[in-house]
Amino acid sequence: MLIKTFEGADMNDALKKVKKELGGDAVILSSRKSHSETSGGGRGGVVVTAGLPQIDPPWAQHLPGAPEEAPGGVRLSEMDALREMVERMEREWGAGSSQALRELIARIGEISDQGAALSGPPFDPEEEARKVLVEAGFSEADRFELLEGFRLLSYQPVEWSPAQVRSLLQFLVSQKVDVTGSLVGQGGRPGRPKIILFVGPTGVGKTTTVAKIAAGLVARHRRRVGLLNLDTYRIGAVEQLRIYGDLMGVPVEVANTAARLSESIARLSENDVILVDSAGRSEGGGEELLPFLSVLTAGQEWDLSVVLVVSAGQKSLDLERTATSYQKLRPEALVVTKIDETGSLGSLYGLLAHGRLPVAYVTTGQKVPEDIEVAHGGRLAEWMIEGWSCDGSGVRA
Ligand SMILES: Nc1nc2c(ncn2[C@@H]2O[C@H](COP(=O)(O)OP(=O)(O)OP(=O)(O)O)[C@@H](O)[C@H]2O)c(=O)[nH]1
Ligand SMILES: [Mg+2]
Repeated sequence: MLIKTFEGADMNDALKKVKKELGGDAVILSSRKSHSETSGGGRGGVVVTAGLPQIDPPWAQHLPGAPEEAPGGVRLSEMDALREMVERMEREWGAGSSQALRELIARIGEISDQGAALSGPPFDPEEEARKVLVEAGFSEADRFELLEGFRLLSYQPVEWSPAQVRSLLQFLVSQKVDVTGSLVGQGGRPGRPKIILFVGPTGVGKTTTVAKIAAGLVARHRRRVGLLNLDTYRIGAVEQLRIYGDLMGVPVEVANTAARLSESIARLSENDVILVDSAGRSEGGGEELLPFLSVLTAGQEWDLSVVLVVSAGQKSLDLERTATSYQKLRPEALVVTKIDETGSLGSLYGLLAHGRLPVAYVTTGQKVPEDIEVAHGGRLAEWMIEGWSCDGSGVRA
């Protein structure tokens, strides 16, 4: 603030001078009767002190050191200068002559305090991390675990930004997520086909996932694929896989019983890969598949993998329950479907970090064959913290 005093023959004269020199934005800080000759003191001359906000007085620039910014944006050096001026005015012109200026200083102090209140407490990275994890749907136990790691790594006397907090959380999550890479890119050959059995709760997207992987194998990897359906439970389920098979021009077999399974596989054995779809049941956790599994594991000539399909929309406790109940089928890997359907993927963390099953594929929509990609730990961690976004840069299955 630029502050100047003006003397005039009377109030009007002094105000004209203020306006002429400082313009219309000038603020009158104080006025008093003049004792000097020049202003015509004897005839009731006045002295007006006026200020122009937002202009630094020339002397402020010569104060030692760079001016510090107070929370409300008022320069501390300027405040000091104002106080000094009040004291000088009172010394020269008597106590009370600078009442308006004193009030102004008090007001500036208030504004500074309000500014400090508005800008809130200093940024706390751990608090920010906690907020991010809650919003992303991480369970309380998972938050506790991750915040412990966060605390260890974030203990540095540096300023943290919200973006850095999120990056560190992504890093911590990615350290716990294990992936397999493509299950079908290389394995399997005619005579010793790679067999992948897809199991999991009803409606999670098993049949759709089988179709997506089959389409990728046929169209992009130029591999020979056979489809097999163990889905004898739901009417229409066999039809669903047949339609996909016909569209892709790949053979589809149906095995209603474990006894028929060997024959079905024999008919498909000239393929590189056999993808086996199964029926989801609301209860039992895959119990009904055990007889089929014993046939599949008995065949030494087959290279078998069991994959558990889960939906990202399930709550963390339900995901862990599903994994526990399907343990009897000894799955080797996970497919996580419907990533696109939930805004809080943090619920996956418990299963991915502690379920001891690596993730093979993730599916991100209903479109066959495009909405599937080979799981990537870093991308999964990013989605769990930031939410899923359709950027199309993943590796297609
Ligand atoms: N949004 C979204 N929908 C999906 C995804 N995968 C599958 N779906 C949809 O989920 C529904 C069920 O898919 P299915 O493939 O029939 O599920 P399933 O596990 O075979 O079901 P059952 O055979 O009854 O156990 C269908 O409407 C699919 O289009 C996905 O990644 N995202
Ligand atoms: Mg199905």
